[in-house]
Formats: sequence, structure tokens, C-alpha cells
Amino acid sequence: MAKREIAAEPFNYEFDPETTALVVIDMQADFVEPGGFGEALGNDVSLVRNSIEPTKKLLEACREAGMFIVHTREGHRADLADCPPAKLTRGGQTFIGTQGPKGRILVRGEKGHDIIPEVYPVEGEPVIDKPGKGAFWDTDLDLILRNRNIKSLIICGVTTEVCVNTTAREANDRGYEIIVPEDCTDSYFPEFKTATLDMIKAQGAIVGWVSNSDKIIAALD
Ligand code: TIU
Repeated sequence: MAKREIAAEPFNYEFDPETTALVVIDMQADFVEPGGFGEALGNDVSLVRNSIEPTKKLLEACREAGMFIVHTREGHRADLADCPPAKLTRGGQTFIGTQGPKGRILVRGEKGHDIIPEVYPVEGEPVIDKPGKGAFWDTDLDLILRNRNIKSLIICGVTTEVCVNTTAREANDRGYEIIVPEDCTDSYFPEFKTATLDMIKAQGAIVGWVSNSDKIIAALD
């Protein structure tokens, strides 16, 4: 496939779909549906649901274009052996591993840990189980991307300032170019979403580029 150009900020982004992966971060019931980790932390999960439809649309377009697609899930082993004590209990409160309406919170294999049906992975799309915020830390994501000669990442998912931002920065430091479609990511704090996207694209794309699903899909047509 030839090089394509996405209308983006702070300037247009040139990419080759063959060396670009779509990375969908943590679109799990635990973050975007009631009764999960996000809600246990005191958040209104309705605030992160606007990104579901645009992400679905972009995911389908990337599948059609034959691009490499990776999904991530944040969560832990059932025995919580991989959950650092500093993450497990904050300010005297523990939610991870406790029983909720969708099973044990943020535990692999539980209903709440699973990816929501709207953007569910299909055969051939690796799912990375990560114990932290960043999708590179303590996972084989970098190896998987390098084996596919991936150079650029389109990063979607939740939440913008936590797992998307951490992953974008980890990727940038590892030499990947990153672009975030602003309608395919959401935060429980709209002002944090705005600030995160502003920080990514500031200073001549210090971390990466910001665009939207329609512009990326237009570039794939
Ligand atoms: N709490 C919050 O905003 N996010 C997380 O804990 N994890 C992800 O962003 N996936």
C-alpha cells in the first residue's frame, strides 16, 4: 500500500497502512459500563461511552483496509500476585479483586474484565493483557509490533489521560509515531481529555498527532 496522509494536528500525518497498527486500549466493561472498576472509583461511566461508536467504525475500516489490529485489557491474575500493593490499595480503599456485579473487579476471566461486544476482537487480532497503565510495560506488545514491522500506531480507547496517554508516551519513547483520533477516546474528566490531547500535539507533535475517525477513514479510502 502506498503512503497516505491524514488531516491532523499540529500538521498532517503521513503513514503507510502496512506499517501502521490500530491499538484499542482497555475497552472493557470494567471501564465503560456500570458496576466495574471505573464506577467503583467514583466515576460516571456514561462520560466515556461516546467514543464507542466512532471506535467501532474506525475498527471496521481498519479491518477492511487489512491493517494490523491489537487490543489491550488492564487486569490481574485471580490470585492478584501481579498486582502491586501500591495499586491494590489506595488511601485505605481496595476495589481490585473485590466482587462486583460483573464479577471480581479488574480480574482476568471475569465478565467486567472482558472487552465490550461493540469492539470485540476477531480472529487474528492479538489481545494484550497488561497489569499496568501502559500497554508496553511488562507485556509482549513491543515484540509483537516489531515482528510485524509496525512503525506507527493509531491509539484509541479509555481513558485518555491514564492508559491511552501512558501508552502513547511509552510508544513514542520506543520510536513509534502515534496518532490519537479524538472521538475514539474518552475520559471521566472532559477537561483531562482536552488537556491530554493538547499536550500530545503541542510543541510540533512532541508526543504525536491528533485527528479524528472520519479523517483517518478518509485517508484509508
Ligand atoms: N481510572 C482511569 O481513568 N483509568 C484506568 O484506571 N485505566 C485505564 O485508563 N485503562
